[in-house]
Amino acid sequence: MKRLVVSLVAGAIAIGSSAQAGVIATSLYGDVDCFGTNQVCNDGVRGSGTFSDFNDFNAAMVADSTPLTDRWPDVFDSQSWEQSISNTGAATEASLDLRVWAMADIGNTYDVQVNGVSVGTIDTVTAADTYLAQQVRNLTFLFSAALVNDGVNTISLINDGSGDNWSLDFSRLSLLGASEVPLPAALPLFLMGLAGLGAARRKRQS
Ligand SMILES: [Ca+2]
Ligand SMILES: [Ca+2]
Ligand SMILES: [Ca+2]
Repeated sequence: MKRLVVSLVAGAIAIGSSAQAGVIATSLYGDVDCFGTNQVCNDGVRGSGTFSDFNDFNAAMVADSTPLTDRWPDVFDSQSWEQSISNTGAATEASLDLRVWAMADIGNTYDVQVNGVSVGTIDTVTAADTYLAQQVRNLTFLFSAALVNDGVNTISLINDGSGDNWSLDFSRLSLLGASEVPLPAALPLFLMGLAGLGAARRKRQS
């Protein structure tokens, strides 16, 4: 009986811990409101309103408090910024989410770096993506949590060309939880415990 309870508790704890797996810590740079002030973030399209002219976008660029974000054309070519996060060593994986506009649209690409280490590439947009419309891109890069400092981290986007203006809505650095006991592994343990408990009850009643 004691063993059954132990296995039941272990299963429950395992399920609990796997449910908590996910984002352990996060650091946001920018304000996730597309570009400008309180824009609606339609997928693949710049924020609300008509965007028929370069100046429309320019007019929406009310300076936000975060340097480099929501501005045009303050941001161009290679850029770096700092993001602080607490990395206690519990995470195994990290992610960097970026929402950019009008980036890599001149046949160029960017190397995405965390503390000087490359974690991915931003490819040039296709010819079908015109300069004026469909160039808002939501990008995610996954890499080892070991690359993330406990404290200040430098995020860099390194242009392999020149003359490319672009804008950044936000950059989110996240530390992702280790899934020590994935749900599929925890569930049988929990069910075994439940079944055992049921059997023990039946035994007692007979
Ligand atoms: Ca804003
Ligand atoms: Ca551009
Ligand atoms: Ca924004």
